[in-house]
Amino acid sequence: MERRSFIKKTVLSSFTALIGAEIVFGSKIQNGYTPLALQDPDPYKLFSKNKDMVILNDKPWNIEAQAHLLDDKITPNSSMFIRNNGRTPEKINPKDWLLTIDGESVKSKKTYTLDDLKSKFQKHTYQLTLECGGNGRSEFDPPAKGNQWTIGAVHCASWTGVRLSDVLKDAGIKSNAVYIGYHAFDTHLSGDPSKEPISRGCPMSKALQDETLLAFEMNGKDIPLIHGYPVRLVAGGWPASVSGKWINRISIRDRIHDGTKMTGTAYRIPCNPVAPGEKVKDEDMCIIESMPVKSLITYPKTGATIKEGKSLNIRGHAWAGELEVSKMEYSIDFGTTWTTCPIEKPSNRLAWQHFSAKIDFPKKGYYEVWARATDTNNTAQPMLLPGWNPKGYLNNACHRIAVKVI
Ligand SMILES: Nc1nc2c(c(=O)[nH]1)N[C@H]1C(S)=C(S)[C@@H](COP(=O)(O)O)O[C@H]1N2
Ligand SMILES: [Mo]
Repeated sequence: MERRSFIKKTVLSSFTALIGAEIVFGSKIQNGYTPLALQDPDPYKLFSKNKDMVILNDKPWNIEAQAHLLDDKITPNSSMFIRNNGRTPEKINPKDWLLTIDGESVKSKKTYTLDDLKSKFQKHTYQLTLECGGNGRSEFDPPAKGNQWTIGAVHCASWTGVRLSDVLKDAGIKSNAVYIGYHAFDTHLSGDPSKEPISRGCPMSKALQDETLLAFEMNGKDIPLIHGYPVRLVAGGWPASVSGKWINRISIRDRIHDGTKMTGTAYRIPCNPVAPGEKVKDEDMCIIESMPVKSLITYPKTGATIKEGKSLNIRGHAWAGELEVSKMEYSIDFGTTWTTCPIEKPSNRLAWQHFSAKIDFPKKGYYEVWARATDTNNTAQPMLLPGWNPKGYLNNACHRIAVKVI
């Protein structure tokens, strides 16, 4: 019979340090066994997230914010939603990290170290709104499969890095370039190394915008591992799935990128509106580009109470994909009448904008405050769920909070 081998003293002492208590029978732990306390790490601690964040899935990690957590003008890490399609890469050594630029439409395949990126190209900082294409999916009827995001899959952090356009131009873009596609270090949930969890991209026109970054800092610090350390693509105003985390390769393609989750129905909506529940052929589905106009009341929390005769101060953010928000309104009568309120200019293009209002209520009772943003094309948010689509994307219905006047 094989003899059991027990863990080494050094391993035991690291377990003890991590657990923060003496493991009384620690010397009896078999080699290779991890104590339960370390098998299932607390995601809030692991990712430095606020305790009010809501976990939708742990394999892969999908965690969303609540409206009140998004009150800051610049979203702190603690309130940023997490959307993984596969497994987070375990360790990436920034010294060994290399970015490869390749594809049919690159003049010559080139690689860059992190130092190359930081020393050869000019640094830029932008605040960028990233919203998951599936944010709001939970309201779809008939329901759509996938993470049941409510309103919390959006953030607007500050990103610092180099312009993707500067790097692509340095590598050389052929005139037949159509699209870019990213590849990253995360691995497929099945463990199959030949499969990528996600590999998306965008047309050259979006890739070459000033604000499209290869970012290496988020809110002035190294990007946290879960959000894409050490380098992430950031393309504000488009579905956040375009903003590849942990990237190691960007291909300049002579066709629309055909990586994982670019084809079929992924991140696509019917090219023409369909009835709820209708089946749509793959060829009738179109890739989502700019995200629609939307807003969020971040203060107060729904369920707020105020005393009769007092006014209520509300505030929040509004964004409109590639466009700007030109008008902000609120309603306290279920959308019958609307009052315009101030909306600030964005800190830069593709950043969300802040609104506030002071609201008076006619008498005691139950109210709802609804917020509605309008973009520079004069398109307003729909009051309730917009056009149904099979995968539950782009729900930009008006956000609403309940208020009691007592
Ligand atoms: N490599 C990689 N990049 C990725 C993803 C992923 O699973 N792997 N998820 C995408 C999706 S669908 C979204 S919504 C955003 C989420 O970014 P966050 O987790 O930093 O909030 O990252 C995008 N980039
Ligand atoms: Mo997403």
